[in-house]
Amino acid sequence: MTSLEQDADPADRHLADAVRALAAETGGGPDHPSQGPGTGRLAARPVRAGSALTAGRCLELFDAQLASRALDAAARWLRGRGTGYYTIGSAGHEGNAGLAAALRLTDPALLHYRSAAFYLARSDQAGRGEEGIRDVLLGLAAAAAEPIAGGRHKVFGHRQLNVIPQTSTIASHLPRAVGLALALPRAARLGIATAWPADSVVVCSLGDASVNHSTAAGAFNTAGYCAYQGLPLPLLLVCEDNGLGISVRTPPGWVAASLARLPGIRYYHADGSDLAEVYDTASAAAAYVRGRRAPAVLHLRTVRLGGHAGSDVEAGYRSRAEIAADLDRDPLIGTARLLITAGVLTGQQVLARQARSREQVLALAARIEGSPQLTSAAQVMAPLAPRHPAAVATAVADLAALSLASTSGQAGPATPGRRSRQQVFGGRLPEDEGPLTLAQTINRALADELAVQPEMLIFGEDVARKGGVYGVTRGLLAAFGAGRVFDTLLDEQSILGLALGASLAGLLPVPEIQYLAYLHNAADQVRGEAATLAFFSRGQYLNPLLLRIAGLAYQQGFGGHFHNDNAIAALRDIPGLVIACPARPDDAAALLRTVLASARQDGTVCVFLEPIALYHERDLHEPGDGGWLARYDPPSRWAAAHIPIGRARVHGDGADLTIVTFGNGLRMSLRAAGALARDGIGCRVVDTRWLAPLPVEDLLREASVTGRVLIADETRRTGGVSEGIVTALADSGFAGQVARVASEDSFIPLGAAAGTVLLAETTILAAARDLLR
Ligand SMILES: Cc1ncc(C[n+]2csc(CCOP(=O)(O)OP(=O)(O)O)c2C)c(N)n1
Repeated sequence: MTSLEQDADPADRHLADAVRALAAETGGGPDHPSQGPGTGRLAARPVRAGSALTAGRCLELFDAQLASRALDAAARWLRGRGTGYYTIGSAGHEGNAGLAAALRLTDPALLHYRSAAFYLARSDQAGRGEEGIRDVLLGLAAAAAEPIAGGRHKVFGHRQLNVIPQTSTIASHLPRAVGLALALPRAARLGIATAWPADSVVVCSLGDASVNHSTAAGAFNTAGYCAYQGLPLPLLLVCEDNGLGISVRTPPGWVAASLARLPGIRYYHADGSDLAEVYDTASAAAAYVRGRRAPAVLHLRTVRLGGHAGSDVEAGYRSRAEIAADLDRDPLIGTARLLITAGVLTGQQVLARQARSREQVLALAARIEGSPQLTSAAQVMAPLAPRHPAAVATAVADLAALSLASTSGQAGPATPGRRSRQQVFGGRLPEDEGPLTLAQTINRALADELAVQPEMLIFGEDVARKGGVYGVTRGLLAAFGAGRVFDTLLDEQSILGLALGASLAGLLPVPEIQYLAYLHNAADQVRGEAATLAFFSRGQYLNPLLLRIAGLAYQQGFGGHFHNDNAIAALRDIPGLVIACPARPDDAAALLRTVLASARQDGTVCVFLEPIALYHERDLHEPGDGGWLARYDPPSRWAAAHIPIGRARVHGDGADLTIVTFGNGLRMSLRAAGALARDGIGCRVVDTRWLAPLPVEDLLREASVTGRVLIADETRRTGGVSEGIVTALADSGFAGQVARVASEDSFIPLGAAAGTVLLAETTILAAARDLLR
């Protein structure tokens, strides 16, 4: 198999020819004797005058490059036998071994999918021998034993190597990289321990076509925006520019033109085929980033040898001349030239080394071939949503104890960064304020959490100085300072990316999306990044966070589609995501404590969907009745008031009808239930409180009491929450009557016309009467 593979690969033939020609040029045939590698003084000398890359290091990196190339062959071999599932290779990009060498093992890396040589070089740095090769092979074979994703995807990742696995969505990892680079110095300043040294450089690579993606453009902009203001941001972005995005050419010069003059970001350029140049330039860039704690971009001119992936025939869209020109710039030839010219290896030794590497890799491939894969849904899903409800309840109780101690003033804050409640609330504790609105309650609960969790951050558009569009974060900046409560630039992808990086760094981010409608242009950061990290790393990397989103409809006076969005289907189908929807102030604080504790304990990605129209609501049945206000629980009650994930609340105990609802629907349903009660009809109104996971057990119990269920759903009829509730009841074997009323499948218009498409209280009432008829 070895020789067959070798014969089949044009890059290999070209390499052999080039090496022979090189050897002849340098005065000896391919078998010209040399001093041999690693021999004392030669190994310590620069491989080329003026370079800091020593001959010995160059040889080690050459081995990583050769093994990377052999891994591409192994991928094709496994694929051909039906035992491998991934053939996007690294051929032509092996210069990134020099990048790895220029960085520290402890520098967190978020890598492009052509980074096998980087990965192997870093694995060598960790002294892992051929383990790195084995990792990649196991990934190709979707083997359960693969060390990061465990057979869930072929990614480059390893906890010990500080390589954080990335999905295949190009550029989607950049916002997180920016976030991580911003978070590491911030965590150090806040005295929060992270998994990485405070002087780390975050390295993040991407392809040239990916530079054009709006996610990348946003991340470059955010990095520059932070650096422009002098915020420390040790980020090295690396564009591996092979001139192609699958079949589409990147216009010559475009990458340099677009990256060379980014405000706040220093530009470096190197020929990716010249390992010494890559090493020297990457070393300079890393030194700049580390020393100045400022971002830089390293533009590596590379080539892509072969098609985009195994199935892609590049001859269909590239000329022979183009392909041949790229073969001449093979980085393996470049490194062979360095080594032969420096007298480290002969031509024959180069070829022998290549053959040995290929034999080693293919022999390993044969050994791992057929390794067991994941065989059950339970195995696949194990990292998705590990839940430890008892530990979450304990965490809430522990926090309550801390807060209680800080309230009484008897025990001072136990940890630096903790604040006394008296100080935070200016002497007037929220439990002494009298009845509060939903917005006030969330505000006080956020303050209480910030006071005892020094690692918690709050950020988003307008959250700090203004205190949020609706005042929910008012006063938090003054109480906790700009290190922990800050305004961001206006880019939802970046806000979420900051959260992803911060949580990876060990902070507990609570980002805000100003309106639900604006989640949608950034949803991939939740769906493709936040929610998948644990999945693609078997829980070895987590990004616990709480995303607060102001949303849903019924805003008076300030409406229209974008401020009145009731579409949450895009969140509800994300595996593992927890969505809480606080409707009443007397639930909101406990719900908030639960999601934050779950994020901390289990690494859960949580969403807090806050109904804007209820933020400042005070009344329930009659103007002035204060039925939508509630007193704030003191810490002594928090443990008893704990709300586990997926537990509903039942209002009333009527035996005629069960109304299932949430959010604004709760207030409308309670009012409808009041009207029905006046007619002698007894209702129980179930507030699901959780939109994911749904409180199925509670739903079924409450449905069974009356045998009649009306679902009052303010989201759309299609894809809305009620679809899930009906299905949950049917799946659970509920045999009674079920009806639902929901909002129309429409966008929401401005002004009074909004009422024509939104679920109305009168509709709930009429449907209830119909059901009881
Ligand atoms: C957001 C997104 N759109 C499309 C794709 C499909 N796709 C995978 S790789 C690729 C080309 C990327 O080219 P480039 O960034 O230059 O990297 P290269 O493969 O050349 O190294 C495309 C379009 C994707 N993975 N993600």
